[in-house]
Amino acid sequence: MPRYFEGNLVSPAGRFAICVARFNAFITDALLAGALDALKRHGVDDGAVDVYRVPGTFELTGLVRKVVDGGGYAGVITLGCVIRGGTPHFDYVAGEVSKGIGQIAASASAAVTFGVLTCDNVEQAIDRAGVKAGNKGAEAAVACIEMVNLHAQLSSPGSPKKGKKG
Ligand code: INI
Repeated sequence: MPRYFEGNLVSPAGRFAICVARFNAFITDALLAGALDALKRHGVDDGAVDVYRVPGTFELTGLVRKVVDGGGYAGVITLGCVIRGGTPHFDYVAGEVSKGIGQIAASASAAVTFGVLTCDNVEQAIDRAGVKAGNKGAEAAVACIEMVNLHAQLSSPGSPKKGKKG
């Protein structure tokens, strides 16, 4: 019988950080509300959640690095919204944040999830901030709960140990 490891969606022990960009606040405020609501609905106590705000999505990576390095959080949820304009600015900001947060997520002991919208236009962003296409802030929060619980299984007795084969 194979053994399966999958995180559940039950509120885990430990604290959550939500790192959110203010730029395009009419969208990121909705992502933040979605993330807070999702955490609450899954039983995470308000007091176990800290919200950090940065000016724009570009600033998220540096903040998330510090938040993760501080070691005080089991889960870190990142929220932002980049909307394509008439210049290549979008590509730089979107490219840097996805690469930067992706690298941190790959090495952090905390679970880091990505709720940054990268949209071609405002309508796409609105749809993903609670209208037609769900709320990506809520999705990032639920994914974070699952990953925190999966991480906990990896460090619990009976989990696969480093260096053991088979
Ligand atoms: N920041 C965003 O979060 N979204 C955007 O769409 C955006 N655009 O398009 O300019 C944006 N720019 C600001 C950037 O994130 C930094 O805050 C700024 O460059 C200062 O470092």
